[in-house]
Amino acid sequence: MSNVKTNFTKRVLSGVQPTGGLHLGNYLGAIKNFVPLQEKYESLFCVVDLHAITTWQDPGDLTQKKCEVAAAFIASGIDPNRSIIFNQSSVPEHTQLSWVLNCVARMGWLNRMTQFKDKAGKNKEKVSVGLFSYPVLMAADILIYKATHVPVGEDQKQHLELARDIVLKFNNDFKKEFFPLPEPIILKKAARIMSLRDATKKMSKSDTSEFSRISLMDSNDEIDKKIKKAKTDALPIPSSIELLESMPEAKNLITIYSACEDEDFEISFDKYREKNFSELKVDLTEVLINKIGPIRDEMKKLISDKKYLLGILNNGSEKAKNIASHVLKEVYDVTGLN
Ligand code: AQP
Repeated sequence: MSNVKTNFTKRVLSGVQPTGGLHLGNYLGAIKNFVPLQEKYESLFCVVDLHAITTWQDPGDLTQKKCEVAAAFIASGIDPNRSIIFNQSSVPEHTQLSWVLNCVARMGWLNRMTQFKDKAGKNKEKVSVGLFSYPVLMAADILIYKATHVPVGEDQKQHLELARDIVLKFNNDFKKEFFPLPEPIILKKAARIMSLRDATKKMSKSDTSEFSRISLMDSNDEIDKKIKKAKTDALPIPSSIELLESMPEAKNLITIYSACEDEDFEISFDKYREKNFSELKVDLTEVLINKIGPIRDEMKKLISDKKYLLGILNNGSEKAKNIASHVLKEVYDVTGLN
């Protein structure tokens, strides 16, 4: 049952960090799934540069990386005339609301965030405070637009839960129904794409091995080489999905195939059960080239026109600010800050 009250506009917000080198996981797990949402919701897609700087980013590269994310959005089918594509730090209301929410969120809630534990690892004392409080800024990203729906992959579920806890406490502390309780849009087809070198780890920009991921900018030859080198087992693909569970590499390759083909995992598995990996790899390479090739070509075209992309981001940021400034004023009224 939906918790979203009808008096809130049905609005979606999601973001991607400009940390460079967008990959197949970012596309299949997130960006591709944003596209159909434009039909049903007022949609805001954000280049979350403030999240990116929770880990070191070279200042000289940041603008280029933001353009790359904007280009990936547009090349994948997000229409800038229909959705708001914008840059997070250009709308300072995100950080202004974030402070208020920092005062609502509890330390114990943040201490439970597993992504912080994963990202900080043994370095807990040396990572930035921003990395720790990142989920509060994410809550502000959503709530500054009173977004009602948030598309989330596996790894962001816990952060959305935190945003919901913040809403419940804020609404309870100040005024009932001030913020909508944001609903997750669980992306069924949004596969979690794993590393091509070790399918127990997710495909990630920060993996040191280029062969662990397919970059959205990879040439057809690079895609071919990476799939050829992708780790597999000595045994052929098994006869049942149950047996596949103990073969993460095989499962990952079939997951990628099915997500690219937009078909159910079971149907893709059926095509390759008991076949050799070489057969799957040949088909997967073709499917990937068909899927990623046109996006890469469009991204390259867009990236060569930086002025156009910055224009889209500036224009989107103004539209976003129109909503955000209004909500921030209401928050200041409600909390007595005004
Ligand atoms: N491997 C993945 N499979 C499915 N979805 C993924 N996403 C990221 N990796 C995978 C989704 O992509 C969206 C944007 O991610 P992000 O760039 O904001 O941050 P991230 O999740 O930290 O991405 P990376 O690639 O793993 O970067 P690093 O290595 O810098 O940490 C998110 O919706 C995410 O779920």
